[in-house]
Amino acid sequence: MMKSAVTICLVPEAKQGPFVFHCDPTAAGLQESCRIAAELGFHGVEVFPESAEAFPREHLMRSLATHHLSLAAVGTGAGWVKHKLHMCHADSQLRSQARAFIAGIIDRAGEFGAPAIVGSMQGRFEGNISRDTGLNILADALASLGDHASRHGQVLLYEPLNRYETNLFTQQAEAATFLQSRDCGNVRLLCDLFHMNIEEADSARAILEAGSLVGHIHWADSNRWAMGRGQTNPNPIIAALSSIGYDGYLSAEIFPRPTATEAARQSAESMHRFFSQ
Ligand SMILES: [Mn+2]
Repeated sequence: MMKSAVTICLVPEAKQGPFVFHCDPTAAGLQESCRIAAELGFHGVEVFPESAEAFPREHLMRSLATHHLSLAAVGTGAGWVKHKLHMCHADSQLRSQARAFIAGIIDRAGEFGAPAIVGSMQGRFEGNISRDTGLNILADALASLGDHASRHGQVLLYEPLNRYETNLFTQQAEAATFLQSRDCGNVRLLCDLFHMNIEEADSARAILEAGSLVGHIHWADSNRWAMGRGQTNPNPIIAALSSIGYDGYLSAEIFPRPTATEAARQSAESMHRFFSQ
C-alpha cells in the first residue's frame, strides 16, 4: 500500500522553498508540525535538515514517537542552499565535501529507517567540467553513496529536476537508463510531479516506464501547490503507480499556500482518497 507524507523544512535559508511546514529544529516546532501531520492522517514526514551535525535526532525521535509517524525521507538540499556545495562542482575539494555532506545525512536518516534524497545536490556541470565528465562524476558519486546507504538497508533516492535547476537529468527515462548502465544498483528514482509537469510528455507513462526504479514521489500539482490547486490530473498518475505495484511514499513537497495547514490538509485529502479505493 502507498503511504502519505508531508515535508518539514528546518533550514531558515530555505524558508521560501517548497515545503509545507517550516520550523526551527526545536522540540516545539517539530512537535507542532508532527501533531498536525498526524491529525491529518499522514503516515510520515519528510525532513530537510541543515546538515548531519544539526540533525535534530532526539527531538525528531520524540516527535515521531508521540504522533506515531515514520520518517519518510531526508533531503540533502541544504548542502547547496546553505553551504553552496554540489556534486559536480568544478572544484574537486568542494565535490568531496558535497559527498561527505550527503553521506552524513544518509547515516542520520538510516538510523530512522529512511532514505536520503539527492536533488539539488547533484548540481550542474559548468566551467571546465564537460557534460561527459559531469556524468562520470555523478555516476561515481551515486554508486558510492548508494553503497553507503545499503549499510543501513536503505536505497539512495535520485531526483531528476527541471531544466532551470540542473543540466544533468531532467527526465525519468534518461535518468533510469543512466542508473542502470552505470552500476548504480542501490539508487532509485524520486519522481517529482512538479518537475515532471515541466519536462515529461506524459508523467503517468514516465512512471509506468520507470517501473520498479520508482522509489519515492513528490506529490505536487503543476504550480507546486497542493494537488488539486493546479492543472494536474492525478488519476492517471495513481493508476500508473498502482500498475507498477508502487508501495512507497507520496510526499507533499509544495508551497505552504494559502497556509501550511490548508496545504497539508488538501494534500492529505488528495492522497488518502486514492488509498481508500
Ligand atoms: Mn522534489
